[in-house]
Amino acid sequence: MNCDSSFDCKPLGNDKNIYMKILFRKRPLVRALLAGLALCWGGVSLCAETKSAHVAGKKGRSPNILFIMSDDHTTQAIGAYGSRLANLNPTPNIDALANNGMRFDRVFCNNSICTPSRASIITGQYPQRNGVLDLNDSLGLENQYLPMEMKKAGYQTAMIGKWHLKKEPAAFDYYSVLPGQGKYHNPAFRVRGDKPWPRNIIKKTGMHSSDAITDVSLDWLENRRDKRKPFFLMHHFKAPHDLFENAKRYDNYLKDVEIPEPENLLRPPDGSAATRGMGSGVGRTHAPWTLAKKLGILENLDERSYAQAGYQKYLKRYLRCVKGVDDNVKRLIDYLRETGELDNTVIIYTGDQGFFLGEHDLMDKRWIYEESMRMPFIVQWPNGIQKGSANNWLINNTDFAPTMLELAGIAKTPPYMQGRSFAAALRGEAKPHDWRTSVYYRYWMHLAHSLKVPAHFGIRGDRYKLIFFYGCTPKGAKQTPAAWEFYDLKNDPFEMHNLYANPEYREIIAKMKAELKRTREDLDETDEKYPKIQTIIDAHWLQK
Ligand SMILES: [Ca+2]
Repeated sequence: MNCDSSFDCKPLGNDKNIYMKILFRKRPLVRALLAGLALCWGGVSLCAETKSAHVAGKKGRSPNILFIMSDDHTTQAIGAYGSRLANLNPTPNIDALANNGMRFDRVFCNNSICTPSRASIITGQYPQRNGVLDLNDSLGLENQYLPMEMKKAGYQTAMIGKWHLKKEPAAFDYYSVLPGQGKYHNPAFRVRGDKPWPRNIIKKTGMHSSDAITDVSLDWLENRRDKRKPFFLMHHFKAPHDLFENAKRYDNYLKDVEIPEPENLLRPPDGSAATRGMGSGVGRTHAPWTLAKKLGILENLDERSYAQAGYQKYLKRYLRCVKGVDDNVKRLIDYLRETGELDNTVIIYTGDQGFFLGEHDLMDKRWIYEESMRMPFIVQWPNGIQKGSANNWLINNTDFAPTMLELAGIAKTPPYMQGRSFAAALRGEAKPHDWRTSVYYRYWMHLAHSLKVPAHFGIRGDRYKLIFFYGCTPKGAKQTPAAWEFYDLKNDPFEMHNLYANPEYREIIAKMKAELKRTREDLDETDEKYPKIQTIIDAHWLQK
């Protein structure tokens, strides 16, 4: 049994073998015998590696890195971030990572959808550099830089769970990944085998994906890696992606609880001509994705009741999936503790982007607005980070690879990466004077998937955010109104009031516009290859 929740629960996954091994490990005599056997088994190859820094003993050894990423788990649904949902205690185990380590408050993705965010994490590059602009793109072996560099640093590497970059994750020593989005129940995994990718499949019948992915990771940690080397494990949950299917044991979790509503549920922001009535809401109005209908809410309810019922069902399903993630995070932590690896393991918890949980009367992600653009990012490393600390540097997902590489001993970021290491933040050092003053964002998938989100780009600074909605596909099709939006995040944290036309902000808007232009040029994120978009930008650049 591995569940400390108050509702009914059953054993998570198929841990029996692993926990039997841990029991044996606790017996000194058995442990000594096993160690002796392992030494014999290691034989000549162990001798060959004795010069490596990584077998120089625990103090001199590079830390293990466990990178845990869920799919669409947003900061509002993590207790440590203190949102309206924190009192529900949705993530006690992830919160414990923050209490024992560092919580990052200003980490953002540069494109709030699965595939591009994951590509930026693996490459340390922005979408135009790595070629992954949207969900149709893929990332080949030649661009899988993070595992390649980790291997060079002497790490054993594994990618387990949702990959979503289409091509074989061949740069990893080991992989076991869901096909595409994967399935919540009875998931299949693509593995290395006799047949060419992607034809080697194993199935986890009778299991929920969060439990199955964790089983695979625990099996790799215990049985399939070279324990003489530090490990780099990317453990990627499918949950809590839509349509939010929890494991059966969570069916009654939050059943009789009323989930607090956001202040701006059913109250869309002022926005602009580009955004009013766009996106997909929780209720019936401006809801082309029909979330409430998909969740089975009765159509005969009045507008408010329909939206509120949709919201309650949406949040309960989402939070049940989150609970499954959180309980499985505990299994990973417990394993590391039991095996004595916890103190020397950097555990990172993140989501591939943010998500709207009814705020702005929106669901899903894609938008540059805070709830969608912001990523949770929590790091625990008992040997390296001060407990209970927090950070507010402006960081994005291109910085993750340079940071993890620095932790692995590669002090100089590979020149082809565009992100910058923030390992100094983990060490508790002051922010460098030349740290960026804004983060860049671009969403390309104009009006995709019935979600009615217009294409846009912008920058988010310490206090202000400037956005340009150009409103068309890369080829200039499906044009919707183009417009600017500008928000003062200090006075208006929920981005309800577009201040672009307010003359009081003219000076700061001009300054940010210059920074936006400069940033796009510095990152090779201009629209030279997209003349139709460039024409729209030119026509609106000086708009007041
Ligand atoms: Ca996602």
